[in-house]
Amino acid sequence: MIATVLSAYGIRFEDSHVEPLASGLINKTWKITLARQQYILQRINDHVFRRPYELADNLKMLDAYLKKHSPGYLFVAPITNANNAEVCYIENEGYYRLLPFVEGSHTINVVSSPDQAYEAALQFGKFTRLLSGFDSRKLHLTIPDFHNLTLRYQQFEEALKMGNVERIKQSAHLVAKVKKHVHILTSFEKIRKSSAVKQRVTHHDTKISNVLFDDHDRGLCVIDLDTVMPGYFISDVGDMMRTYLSPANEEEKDFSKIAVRDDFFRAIVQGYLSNMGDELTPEERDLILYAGLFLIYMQAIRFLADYFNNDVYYGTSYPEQNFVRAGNQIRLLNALEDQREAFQEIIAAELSKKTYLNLGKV
Ligand code: GN1
Ligand code: MG
Repeated sequence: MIATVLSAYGIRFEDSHVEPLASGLINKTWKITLARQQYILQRINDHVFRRPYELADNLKMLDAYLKKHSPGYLFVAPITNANNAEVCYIENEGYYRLLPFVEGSHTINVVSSPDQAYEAALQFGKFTRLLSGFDSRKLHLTIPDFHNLTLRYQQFEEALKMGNVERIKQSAHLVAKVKKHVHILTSFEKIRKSSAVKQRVTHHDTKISNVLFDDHDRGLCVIDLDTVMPGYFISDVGDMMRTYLSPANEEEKDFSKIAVRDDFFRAIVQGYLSNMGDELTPEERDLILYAGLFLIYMQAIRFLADYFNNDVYYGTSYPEQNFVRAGNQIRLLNALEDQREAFQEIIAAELSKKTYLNLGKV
């Protein structure tokens, strides 16, 4: 299969070393090494991304805008194949694309220092800031309602009614916790009605492996742009909190290892504000801590609903995996809530010490 895809790009499979890269739960990725060049090959999951050509279209629009307004910015765009297309469709197989591998770059899978969290937050903030003049409504909605908590909650309630009865019974304690936190949904509904919380070009998947780092561990750019859509900044800041704050990730079964680290929290806030401080409205600045609660809550709901639906969405390698992930995320939510006051102080300190706090401008 890979041979057929590569040939569409004029690459001989016999000349390539193909190495699978373990990364996300959704797309499949390989690194292709030739004598002089390296590429990233991806198979697009078209159950999740229903219209793969729209992914390519979004990237083209963003690339053109950035080339014009921020020519120095490193934007990793898909390579066109022999048919001059960015997507390669192979009958009965699916959709593939090829990307250049950025020489001298590397990715990391686990955030091990606040510096890395800072660099990543800076890069995600920079991406949104550089695109602040781009009309985000032009982007195709590659996954409509992706971070719409209202809809996610409805899907959860639906799963609770229609899903696997045994699994629902087993999860009663988690369901109770989800319901107890419904105020997070209420706040989201207010946000949706507020014009002071803006729709921006939002990445929607800000885990650390979606940042390219250079040899000195400085951030270069962000990658994995399939979920770039109009959205709220809480999605990006929230997913950084969800994935950088705890030393244990969403797969951890021993929940006593889940904790939130204040130095990593500060680093996320500092890094993001370094680029977005001037962009955020006062109402948005008030939502920085909420971002974490929102995203963690939504992820808990998504994992739990998928568990009730017999794991139709997230890849699993053992039967209770989505149950573990949901419980893990609820625990993380509680850990963040426990630090609420201390973290609000960190946010206030960061907001007050920066020169970007130019209230005349917002
Ligand atoms: C999925 O495939 P990956 O790991 O980049 C999901 C995210 C979740 C994440 C949880 C398109 O992302 O929203 O946060 O799993 N992406 C999609 O691990 O659903
Ligand atoms: Mg992803």
